Amino acid sequence: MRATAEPTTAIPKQDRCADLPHRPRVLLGKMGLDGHDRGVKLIARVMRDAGIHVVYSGLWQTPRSLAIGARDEDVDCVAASMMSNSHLVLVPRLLAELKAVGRPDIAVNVGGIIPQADVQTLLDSGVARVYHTGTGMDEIVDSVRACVKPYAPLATGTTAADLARRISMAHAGTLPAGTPMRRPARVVGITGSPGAGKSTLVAAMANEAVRRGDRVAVVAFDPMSPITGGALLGDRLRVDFNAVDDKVFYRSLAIVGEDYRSLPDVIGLIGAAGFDKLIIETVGAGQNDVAIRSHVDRTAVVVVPGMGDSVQMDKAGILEIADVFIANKADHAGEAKLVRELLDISSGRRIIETIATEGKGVVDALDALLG
Ligand code: B12
Repeated sequence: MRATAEPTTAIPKQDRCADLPHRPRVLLGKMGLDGHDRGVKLIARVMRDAGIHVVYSGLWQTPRSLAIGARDEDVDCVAASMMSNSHLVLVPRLLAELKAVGRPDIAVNVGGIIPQADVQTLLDSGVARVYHTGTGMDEIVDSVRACVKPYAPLATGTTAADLARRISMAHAGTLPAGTPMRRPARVVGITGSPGAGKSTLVAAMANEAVRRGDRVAVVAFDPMSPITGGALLGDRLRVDFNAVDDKVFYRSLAIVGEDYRSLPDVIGLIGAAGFDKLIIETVGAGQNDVAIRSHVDRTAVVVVPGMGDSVQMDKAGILEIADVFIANKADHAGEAKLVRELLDISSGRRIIETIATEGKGVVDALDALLG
């Protein structure tokens, strides 16, 4: 029997950015009441598999929340994917907000359902380029590549913008010697296996800190492909920036494995920018995600019911490094068993039960770690 060729939707994986001055960073944004998330996910994968670091901020963003994201993530461009027919209202507002947060230089590319008659209006308002439903994969990648300029200190006078650029330079290994550093009063690490709810917990803690009148910084690490150099940085979408505005400085960084080599500088820069509370979320690779311990004052290990039998608990590794255990998803079956097993190995270390999605136990977690 003759084999028939299978149609393929696979995106070719190739580092198409190794020649650029730095790894490109793009913020994928969907503003307004637009629920078409299929296209934006495709764009995210195309970009990631070409070696781009893609920050995805989720649906229903406002121009302000996107501008804050673009500034704090120090992206080379914003890719605004618009399907709700609100581009003529929201895109000029996004450009105005980028100016207001001190980054009018960040390029804005717009795509999606844009009638031809509106293209010139968008370009006249300051949009870099407008794309359409026929845009091919190479063009999507090139739309980001074209925006990459070598990093130089910003000195905009806007603390967050300058901090964000210094972090980029530290992570790229090009931070000028003698840049001021100061360690924040409290630096905590949140680790645990993927799916344990670390990002949701961090978002809930940051939200609670803001409710108390604090400002807090978050650094969230995500995995970077060792093959293409690309990464999908999706943790910030758990934070509702429409609510916390810029009282949370949130920065996503991609690393291969546990390569935290830039972290001491990143911590020092965040402290020097005036933040006293810093939460660091690890990649969360599993049993061996332990390197974070040497960088932070306290480590919380997030565990969930059903993570394995009690033998897992006795293994050396991640559970050993916990100063505090957070038993998240406390509404799931097996919670009582999990807490019992944690008690067996805790040696007096605190166990906090949380349901991060509902904010339950988050006050306790915040008090124990940052209070
Ligand atoms: C699939 C679809 C849906 C699905 C969405 C599934 C999902 N989870 O995404 C469902 C059925 C749920 C849906 C619902 C609706 N839809 Co609809 N939908 C579509 C449809 C058929 C395809 C969209 C799609 O996924 N395309 C494939 C992706 C890959 O393409 P893309 O996102 O356009 O991205 C490409 C390019 O545009 C470009 N690109 C996009 N952004 C950017 C950004 C940059 C920087 C770059 C470089 C490139 C780029 O790159 C991609 C590759 O080429 C379109 C019609 C069409 N043919 O476009 C209508 C369409 C978008 N929908 C429409 C409407 C009106 C709706 C509803 C309001 C219908 C209703 N009355 O309920 C709802 C709203 C839902 C909501 N919550 O917002 C209208 C929008 C009209 C407008 N804006 O003028 C369209 C155009 C249909 C039409 N002709 O009327 N929809």
